[in-house]
Amino acid sequence: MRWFGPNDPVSLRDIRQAGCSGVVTALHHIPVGEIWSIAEIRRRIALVEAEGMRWSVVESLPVHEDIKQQTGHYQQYIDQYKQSLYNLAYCGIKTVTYNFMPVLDWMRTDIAYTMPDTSLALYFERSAFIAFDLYLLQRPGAAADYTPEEITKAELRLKSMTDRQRNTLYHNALLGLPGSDERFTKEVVLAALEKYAHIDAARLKQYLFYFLQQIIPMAEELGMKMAIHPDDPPYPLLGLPRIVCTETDIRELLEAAPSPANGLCFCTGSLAVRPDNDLPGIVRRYGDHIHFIHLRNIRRDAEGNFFEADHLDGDVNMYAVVKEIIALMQRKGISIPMRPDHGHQMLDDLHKQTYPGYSAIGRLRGLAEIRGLEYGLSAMQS
Ligand code: DNO
Repeated sequence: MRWFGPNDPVSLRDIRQAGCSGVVTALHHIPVGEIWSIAEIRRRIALVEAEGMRWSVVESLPVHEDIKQQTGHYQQYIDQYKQSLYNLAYCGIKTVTYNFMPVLDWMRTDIAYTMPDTSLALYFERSAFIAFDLYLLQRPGAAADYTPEEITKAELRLKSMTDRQRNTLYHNALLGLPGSDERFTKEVVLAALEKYAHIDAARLKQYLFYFLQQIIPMAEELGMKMAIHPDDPPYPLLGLPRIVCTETDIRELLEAAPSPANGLCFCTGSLAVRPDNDLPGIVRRYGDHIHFIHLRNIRRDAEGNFFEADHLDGDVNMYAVVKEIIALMQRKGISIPMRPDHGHQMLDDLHKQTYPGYSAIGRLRGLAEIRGLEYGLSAMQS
């Protein structure tokens, strides 16, 4: 399971009791771009090992915005990134997740969407998102990205909200900004978006490929596995290009720096938001480059809304996906690290404040269900 570090309300002991042997974590207190020192890495390893587990995967070693925009001190940040990788490998941690999403990481409009069983889920509602973009953020030129029907719907959606609901929407939409404990003013966000005005998808890909060509040879030499996280959701947002959305994107980024070290964090919940992504097929075709796995389900509708569903109940055919993963691991004779991604806020956790999607009990439910599925399938396949 993922652990956000000593400030995480979910403790390492909770994670151990969930039946985990490995932990996914990151040094969130180190500002993006700065080197992760051996001393800091060792401190974190010691915390995890004191609870009888291993730090098996880094999620994330974030990529500085200068690298994504290929501007400013990008070369220096790449060198610092390599130094962090070197230090991690030196300490024995060799699987590293990262993403190349400009400005924002994930995006949802509601982090407390009530499910029929009264647990709470994360939700992306397209009209609310468009209302945020057009009327709350007031991004210049945003209207050009939507159809007149979508704009009318968004206007109505906005009118249906109280001031409080509008505030919540604004806050939720910006939660995926790195360092989102801070309050982001409209001006700060618009200025960050503006920096991408001249960077389209083709150019951003060029910058990603350059970054990969710089880091992958060293990662390979160190026996590391780099795992890029797909964009969540997998399409352009707020005028920003997003370039890790489809199987073609995956193929291109793997071809840009061919190496066993160049790989993917196979996040089912992110990829499945696009019905044209064939998840079991991606495992079959790119399995050699799947270095880390996030198992999560979503339920989407024709309007472009989706909510995070129970792990075994949604548009991701978890049976087919896990079956392919087991076949892959058996074929290669390896065990790929995986974690249940997100979970509903439920039971006792309804009274607690946790990172959106990362309350303990809902994740434990997902983990237990997936573990059972994996156990049954492994027994059948071996
Ligand atoms: C959200 C996560 C992402 C992920 C990063 C990886 O819950 O899946 O924030 O950690 O995109 O770099």
